[in-house]
Amino acid sequence: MTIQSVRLPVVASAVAARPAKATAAAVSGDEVQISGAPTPASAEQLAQQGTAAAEQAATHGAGAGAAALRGPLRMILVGPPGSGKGTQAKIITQFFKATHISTGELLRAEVKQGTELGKEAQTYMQAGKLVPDEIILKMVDGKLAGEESFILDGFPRSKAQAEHLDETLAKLGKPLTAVANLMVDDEIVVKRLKERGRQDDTEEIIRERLQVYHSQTEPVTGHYQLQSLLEPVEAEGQVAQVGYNVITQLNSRLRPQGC
Ligand code: B4P
Repeated sequence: MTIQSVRLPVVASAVAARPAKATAAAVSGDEVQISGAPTPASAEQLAQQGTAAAEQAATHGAGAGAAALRGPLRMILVGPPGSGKGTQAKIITQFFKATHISTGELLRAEVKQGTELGKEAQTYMQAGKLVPDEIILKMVDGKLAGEESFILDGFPRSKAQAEHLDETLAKLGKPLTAVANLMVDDEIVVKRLKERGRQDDTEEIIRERLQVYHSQTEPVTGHYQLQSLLEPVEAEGQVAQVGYNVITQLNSRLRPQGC
């Protein structure tokens, strides 16, 4: 059995290898030993440790240095409604010191403030449809210029949005690091969202959102697959397990080769 031993800063100690290859992980000080695929318990423990370390780093400022060592993270979280994009973005944001940009949250803020944009968007959101591209692009444009490191949550959701983002990032000279595709079965999504109970979380609207996801957003994953940016992530487990899955896959893209 091959044991891979990796020395990482404390903040990065939970993210040493791709989960597909790991069967056990043991942490001692700043060293992590991994072999085969992680047991759920050890992976969860590591993810919790990672989140705790990120919180500590956020409080004491250590995370900024660790993030600088790994280079800026610029990523997209894609996945069906309720796959945990918002939930995971909060974990990853702390871990990598990146800015969280959620089009869903931006839209809900516009609705709450009663702006023209919000009034127009609300009709689509309540029907489980995608808000038209021109509204989304107007809202997102300009948000990326000042950000070195960011997590896009729920954007892009259509091929047109993805192509627009490609052009914007090329102009800014800010290439993407990765696109994490959170994979969850439709029935699990329905159960999770019904329990959440947001205004657009009735079973009828959830099923419409799923249908829209499969027809309009899923093709976006192919767009990024062609650019070798796509990282499929098993997202049906507990929040900490999924966090571990995402962070390990991102970390392997951010570490310099041979580390
Ligand atoms: P979003 O705000 O993006 O919402 P979402 O897809 O429903 O949720 P998300 O995947 O973030 O799930 P979450 O972590 O909250 O979009 C809302 C609407 O805005 C869209 O329908 C659309 O109309 C519009 N819109 C947004 N962006 C757009 C765009 N770019 N273009 C066009 N229209 C756009 O998790 C959901 C629930 O599951 C939570 O209760 C959470 O606690 C739970 N959960 C998460 N992970 C879990 C886990 N591992 N195990 C158990 N429960 C979990």
